[in-house]
Amino acid sequence: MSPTRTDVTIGAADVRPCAVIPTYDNPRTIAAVVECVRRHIRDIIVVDDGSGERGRTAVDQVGAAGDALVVRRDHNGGKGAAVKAGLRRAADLGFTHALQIDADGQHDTDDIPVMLAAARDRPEALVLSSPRYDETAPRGRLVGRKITKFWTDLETGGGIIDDPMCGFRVYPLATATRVHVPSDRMDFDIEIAVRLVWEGVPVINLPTKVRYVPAVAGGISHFRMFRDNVRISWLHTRLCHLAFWRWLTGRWHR
Ligand SMILES: Nc1nc2c(ncn2[C@@H]2O[C@H](COP(=O)(O)OP(=O)(O)OP(=O)(O)O)[C@@H](O)[C@H]2O)c(=O)[nH]1
Ligand SMILES: [Mg+2]
Repeated sequence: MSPTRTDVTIGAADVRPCAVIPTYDNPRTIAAVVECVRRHIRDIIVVDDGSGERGRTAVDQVGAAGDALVVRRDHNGGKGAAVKAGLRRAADLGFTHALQIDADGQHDTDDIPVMLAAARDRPEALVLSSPRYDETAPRGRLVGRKITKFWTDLETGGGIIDDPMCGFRVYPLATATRVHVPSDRMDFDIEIAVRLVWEGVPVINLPTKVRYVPAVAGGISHFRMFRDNVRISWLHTRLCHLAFWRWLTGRWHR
């Protein structure tokens, strides 16, 4: 796969976007997500993060149909590890930007053209989604997001990142593949956003509707309330200390 023209007119000649979709056991939603993304972006990299048999078979079908390039990870390593693998592959293939979207069908792919247009206007920026939830969103997840937003505001100085957790964003690959992000699991989305801000990358926040697909329709969340919240708390402990150190040494934001 090499960069091809997308269905969206990308004005700037040097903006060549692809999509990166990390998936871990999304057998009933992955094909539909790929199909919807393909209406806007032709080049798609699906990173299968060690899915079980049903998830793997669904990803194989997408790959066999030629709808996406499949990157296979033999063992589950976490969303962050999967996205990092996808971003590296995208950069190696010559793409300049990667639209990352989750495979669980929660995101509104109709917003992709607006996100790509924002990346075209400011190729150096990180484009983040700012979710507008409906009644399907679990209360615990909404509260968790408010807490993590409080901490990311503290770590970045505030008013820069609307939502640090949403898995629907456009990465500028040159900086996203260069920045050091140790987190490999659900903490990754937060850490890479904060570290890119520290690198001086501007952030564009765009509103988007998020709908939790019901389990009967194949919606599945792997977010584990206790385990992932402990990870995220440890991440904020690290980032707050680092932010303080950077501030003390005059290197908070580049
Ligand atoms: N949780 C999890 N997701 C993974 C992993 N590897 C890849 N993913 C993918 O990362 C995306 C986000 O996972 P979700 O479980 O929906 O996490 P989330 O969106 O933060 O949580 P919810 O708001 O509850 O949906 C999905 O496309 C997953 O398939 C993994 O090891 N764990
Ligand atoms: Mg999700």
